[in-house]
Amino acid sequence: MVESTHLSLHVPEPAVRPGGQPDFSNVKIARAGTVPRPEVDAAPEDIRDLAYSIIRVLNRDGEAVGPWAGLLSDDDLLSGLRNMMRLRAFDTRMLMAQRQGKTSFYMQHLGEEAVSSAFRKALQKGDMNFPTYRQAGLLIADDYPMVEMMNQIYSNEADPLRGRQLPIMYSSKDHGFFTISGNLATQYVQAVGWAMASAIKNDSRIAAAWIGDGSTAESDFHSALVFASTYRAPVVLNVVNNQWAISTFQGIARGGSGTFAARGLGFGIPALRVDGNDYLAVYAVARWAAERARRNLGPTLIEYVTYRVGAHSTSDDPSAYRPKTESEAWPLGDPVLRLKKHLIVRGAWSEERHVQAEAEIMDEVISAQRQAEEHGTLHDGGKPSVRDIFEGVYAEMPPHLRRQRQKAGY
Ligand SMILES: Cc1ncc(C[n+]2csc(CCOP(=O)(O)OP(=O)(O)O)c2C)c(N)n1
Ligand SMILES: [Mg+2]
Repeated sequence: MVESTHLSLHVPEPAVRPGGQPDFSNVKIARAGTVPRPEVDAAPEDIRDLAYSIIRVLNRDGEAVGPWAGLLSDDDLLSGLRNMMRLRAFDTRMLMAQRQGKTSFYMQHLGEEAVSSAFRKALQKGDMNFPTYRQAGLLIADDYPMVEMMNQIYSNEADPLRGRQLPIMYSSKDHGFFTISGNLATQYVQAVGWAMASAIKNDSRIAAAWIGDGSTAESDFHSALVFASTYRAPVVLNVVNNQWAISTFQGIARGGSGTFAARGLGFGIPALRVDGNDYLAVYAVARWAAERARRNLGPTLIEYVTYRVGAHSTSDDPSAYRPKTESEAWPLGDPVLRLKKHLIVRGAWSEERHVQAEAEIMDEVISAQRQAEEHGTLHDGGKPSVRDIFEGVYAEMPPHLRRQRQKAGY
């Protein structure tokens, strides 16, 4: 007879709560430059270790070291720095606009700017991202006009989406940015489906799927991995591990047991884990994965190890669930400051030029904001027409909707 015991469930708890001492001793960080760079056609079973380490290029002194370094010129890096700074300035102004009541809602990227900014650089025109709300850097790095983003945030008369989407849920086919779905993890199945369609048509375009650590708990994540690996779909599967899913720590999605990257290994998908706050490392890894997809070698899963410095959204207050100083203790630093330091070490940048660039970029954002506000904000000025609610869904509007539209007077 086996002795029986009172059963109970295990509910993981974060290591620290508000008021406690931040502790990231569980995040094991490889020294920059130490992780090997395999050929893109390496067999997944030969590179399993890459799912458990962290690929890093920038060392503490701001030098680019190791086999993943050396891919970007001074000009590339300067434009990368500029794009991250533009995203940060955009966030600052839009957070303020939300506080001023000009929009109902905003989500920022503080601390995670390198992920989307550097990834965009590894894609080509025609490729398609299926982003979450935390990848506006894909648009900014592709020079999508900020004024269009602001029009969308304000749901004003010039909103390209005509007020139909929650603020920040952008969409731009021309910029390879699929309409954001608020239902998390749907991006994964959509991206894999789009990539499969591209391959069925013998096209050359690839897709990129995006998801957060918390959302990997959704079944869509797992079904997408089945299809992507079975049919070797040309897709890059991105997991942005920023340690938090609103107030839920990554442990609730089983983070900390193995790695999120390692979830790919059970499907035979090559999986890489990268320092998400290192612009050079993110670009190098994204390019490796994009090349695999483009050469018809199939999917790659990438985990970006980063930290969400700001609140989840304007509806969230992180001091309720984590120590206020936790972001300062984050061991991978700040992506903007790290690239700035590297450019100074390269002799391509200086403190003075940085201060000047910050001012220029803020002017650029403020001028876009002025332009957008001429078209209205949440409670003031022009709005999309009520008629737009009825447009853009059906090729031919069904009679019941035509009747409703007429009833509404449009
Ligand atoms: C299917 C679904 N469940 C729940 C939500 C509510 N929700 C919005 S964001 C979020 C947290 C997501 O965290 P994570 O995946 O880690 O992404 P992050 O916000 O950290 O980038 C949740 C639970 C949702 N939008 N969709
Ligand atoms: Mg998260």
